[in-house]
Amino acid sequence: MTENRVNGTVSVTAPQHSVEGFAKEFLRELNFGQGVPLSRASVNDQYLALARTVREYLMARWMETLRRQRDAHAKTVAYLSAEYLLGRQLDNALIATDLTEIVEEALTSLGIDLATLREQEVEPGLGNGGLGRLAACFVDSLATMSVPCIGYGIRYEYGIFRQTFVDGWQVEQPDTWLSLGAPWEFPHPEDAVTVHFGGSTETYTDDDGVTRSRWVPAWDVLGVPYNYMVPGYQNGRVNTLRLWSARATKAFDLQIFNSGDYAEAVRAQTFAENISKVLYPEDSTPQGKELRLQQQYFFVACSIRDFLDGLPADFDLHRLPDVVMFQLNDTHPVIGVPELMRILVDEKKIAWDEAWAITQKCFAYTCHTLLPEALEVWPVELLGRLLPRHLEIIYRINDEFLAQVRQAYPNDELRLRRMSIIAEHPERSVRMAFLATIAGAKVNGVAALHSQLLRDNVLPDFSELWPDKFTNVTNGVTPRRFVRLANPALSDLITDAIGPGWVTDLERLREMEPLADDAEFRERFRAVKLANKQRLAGVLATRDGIELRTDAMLDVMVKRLHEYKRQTLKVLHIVSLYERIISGELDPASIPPRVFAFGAKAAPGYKMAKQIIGLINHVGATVNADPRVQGALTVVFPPNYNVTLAEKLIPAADLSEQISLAGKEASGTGNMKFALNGALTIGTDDGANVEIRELVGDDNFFLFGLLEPQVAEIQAVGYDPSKYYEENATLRRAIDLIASGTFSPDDKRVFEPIVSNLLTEDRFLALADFQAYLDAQERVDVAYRDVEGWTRSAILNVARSGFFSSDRSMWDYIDRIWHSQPVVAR
Ligand code: B1N
Repeated sequence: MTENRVNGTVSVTAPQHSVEGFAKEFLRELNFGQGVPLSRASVNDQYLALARTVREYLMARWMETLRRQRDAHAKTVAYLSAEYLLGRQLDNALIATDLTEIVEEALTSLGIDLATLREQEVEPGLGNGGLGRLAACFVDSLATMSVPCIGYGIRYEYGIFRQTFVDGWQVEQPDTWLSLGAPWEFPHPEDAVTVHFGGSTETYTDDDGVTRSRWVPAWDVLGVPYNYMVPGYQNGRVNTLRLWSARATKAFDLQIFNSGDYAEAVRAQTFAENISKVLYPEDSTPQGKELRLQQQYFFVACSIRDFLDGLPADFDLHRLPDVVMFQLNDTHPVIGVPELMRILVDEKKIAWDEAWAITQKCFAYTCHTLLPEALEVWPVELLGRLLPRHLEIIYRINDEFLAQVRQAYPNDELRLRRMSIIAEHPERSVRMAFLATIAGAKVNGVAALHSQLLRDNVLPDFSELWPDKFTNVTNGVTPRRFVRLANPALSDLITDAIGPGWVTDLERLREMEPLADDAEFRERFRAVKLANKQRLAGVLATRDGIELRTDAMLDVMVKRLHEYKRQTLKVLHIVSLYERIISGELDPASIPPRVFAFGAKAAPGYKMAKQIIGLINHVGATVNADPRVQGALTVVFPPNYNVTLAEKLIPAADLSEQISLAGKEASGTGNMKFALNGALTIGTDDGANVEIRELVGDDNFFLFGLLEPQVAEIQAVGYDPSKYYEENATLRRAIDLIASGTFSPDDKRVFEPIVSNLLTEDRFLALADFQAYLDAQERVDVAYRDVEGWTRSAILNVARSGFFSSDRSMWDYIDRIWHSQPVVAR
């Protein structure tokens, strides 16, 4: 890196974009950064040196972005998210800087293979699933669109656990993603923020004779910011992701060290650091754990303080809504609402009403769920103990809100109880979704159907009171990572056909539509799919010792393991095919050979989900080993599905399984990634599937199953799964085969809980949708045999899925919620 002085300011310029220039910088990093000569450098040394070299190319852009943003005084999106499921950084930095070819050549000239170094990177798994990955896609899009954004979150020392299988059962290992070095992060201990907890509140009379309340906290921790670069795609822009790490404060340990109790002081340090130690591995079903609330308040308090500290000293806080929108990624950061109120009222001495008017314009809330059990609530007792002043503020917000409701609906005591932020049963608790809805300028769901159900079923009283507050922004995925980076073969094919503009303007994929009718193009498209299967086969062979045949239909279901997503329905399909083959009813040679691929982590405490993982693996082992199947069915379940594996699996898929019970999956984003990579969807009318089907067309989508209103109807009259078992022989034989112990000869009763759950409860109506699912799968088989027809549909899926770019989602947020603007290069 070189420095030159321009007008008295130091500006950083990027190194040259040349093979020799890069090789030189790389060797310098290896020698002076890693401290090793090339001859003795380990793969990890080489990877770290490479990462640091690539990083240098982004640095000048980063500085420039910050300068431009400061000068423009533009409104910033502060995205508050407890999770960012980033995926590997090196590849993304390479495509963003357009350095891939230069680096490849430079390394080759030094006898190093880029692919080997890529494999060395451990992805930061700082999220559970869709919600965390969505946050990562959004910050990518905002950087690419040159919109000022800072992503705030937590730098978990241990991200999502590493999944292993022991005899087919999930066993969790800690995710030590930091242990080999973290070349993509920039710690700034000098910018640490103090966060307080506990204690009590007291009233006092201020200099003007006004009685006020204030917080007298009992303990505190430090939040140390770690900055990560979020490069825009080849646009010279780099936004910032700031993740907070907890440390003990000086005051905290000095006090104890001085008391002479060294061991106690060290223990205190560990206590503080615990706050950012580990990501809670629950997706959709948060447990009300004290440490989780500590995490939430910790990162939100750091983030709000950090943002306010960055404003000019004379900034008039009444103008705060002009410069920031705090976007709440689900309820996890909602404690930020009373925190901002506390700062404005208690610290800045702004009158309550004015402070509330400011706050209501500075927050917007995205809801990601429909499951009632997934809506976060905190016991009043816990919140009051950890954050007593915040609880007081919440009470006052609630009082004033309920007064408003009373005015709008006189004499409606039931409604007041329904809408109160404070729930009385089963224990007094704070309903965070209500707080977010009351405080937010806007509330959005994440797909059209979800936003409708959110209004009608989850927050009906609120949408009646404030119809204009509710809006929809359908999720999206970044085409940079999930097409350009994950599927270079398809990317080249597309670029050959329509030019490179699609990467940042995904609707342009439409220009490919006519090519669906071009036999030569279809041939090339199939060659891409085959090459991607071969690439996946290579990955699975070295990663897991799994043998993958590449001449079969690849049918993929990857997502978190949850009953509502219905992996069990998929298993019933496989077991049914297997049963029909071994009973002689179905000739295995008569169906197109299929590989069923699964990827799924279960929350460690979610017993049924872990059972289902065991079932999939046991069914797989039996089916794969049975010669009667003649290879017509194969089940593969590589452990530890993550972003890195997704990038290899999705481009190879023929069929995308999106089979949640209608009305349960808020959106899904995997569904979008598959369609964009030319897989056809078999799916229910749920989440964003609805919009995918509308766009790609009924002929190119296998729809099945109950619709959401039908589900509601069935449940209203009382659902009895055993009826389906008794009336459907195919279903009965499949379930009986599982119950017989065929898949678990060592312990024949081990899957009993799954069987009895299906027969007596089946909360997500797998049995009710079984026959429709089988019928749809037969339509899949027929369609797949028509090779040209299938390819045509696959191409149309790609061409018509441009809507699902997260760039489009971001324009929608800007248009409907943020009203912020891009900062264009000057
Ligand atoms: O958010 C995704 C959606 O595409 C999925 O449909 C939805 O299931 C997912 C608590 C969650 N909803 N709720 C969570 C995650 C972690 C946690 O602790 C809840 N994740 C979703 C993106 O919109």
